[in-house]
Amino acid sequence: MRPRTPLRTFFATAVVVAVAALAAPASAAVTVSVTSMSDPNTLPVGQVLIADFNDAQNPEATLLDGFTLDLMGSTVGWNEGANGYSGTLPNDPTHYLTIPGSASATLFSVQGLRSFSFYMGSADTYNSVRFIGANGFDQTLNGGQMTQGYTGQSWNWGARVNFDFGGATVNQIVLTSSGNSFELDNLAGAVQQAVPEPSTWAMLILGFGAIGAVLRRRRAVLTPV
Ligand SMILES: [Ca+2]
Ligand SMILES: [Ca+2]
Repeated sequence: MRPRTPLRTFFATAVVVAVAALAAPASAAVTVSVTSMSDPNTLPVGQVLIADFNDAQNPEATLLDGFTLDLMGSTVGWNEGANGYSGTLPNDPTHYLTIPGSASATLFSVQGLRSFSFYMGSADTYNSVRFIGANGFDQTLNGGQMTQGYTGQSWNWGARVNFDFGGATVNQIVLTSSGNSFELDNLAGAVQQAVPEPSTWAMLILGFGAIGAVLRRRRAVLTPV
C-alpha cells in the first residue's frame, strides 16, 4: 500500500466534505428549547447577533451582513408597553420588534441558518414563526409550540426561544401574529458556513488530481533506480 502523503490525505478529506455537503437532510424537524427569564443579551453557544432593533429609525438596515429584513406592518421603538398593543419585555429596556395583529416580519439570510433564536415576552396563542429552507424545508410553529406550552401573556415572562433545524439550512423566517402582539428582540443564529458549489468541488478535485500526477512524475524522475 502506498504511504498516505499529506496531499493524498487532503484529497480524501475534500471528497468526504463534498459528499457531506451534497447530502443535506430534506425533512429534518425543528427542535425548540426555551430558557425562561434569561438575560436578553445572552445568546446560545455558536450563535451570533443578527438584529437588536436599537436603531428604531433604521431597523431594516442595522443588521448583520448577509441578512435583510422586511417589516410588513411591524413596528420598532414605538412607546413599547404604552402604545396599547405592545407588551413589555422583562429585563429589556431597549427598543424591540412588535408585530401587531395581521402584520408580519420576514428575515432573509443569504448563507442560511443552522439554528435561530430570539428573546420573547408576553407569549400569546396567536404568535407564529415559519421556517423556509433548502430541499423543500418548510415548518411553522404556532403559539405554545414555540414556548413549551406557555401562552399566559404576562409582561413579567421573558425567555430566549431557540430553534435548531436538525442539520437543515433555513434561508427565510416569517414571523406573524393574528392578534396584538408578537414582541421579540435580539434575533440571533448560527450562520451556515460557505460551502463551494458541486461544480467548484469538481474543479478542485480535478486540480488535486493534476497536482498529484505532477508530483508523481517528478518523484519518478528524481528517484534513483
Ligand atoms: Ca433591542
Ligand atoms: Ca404578546
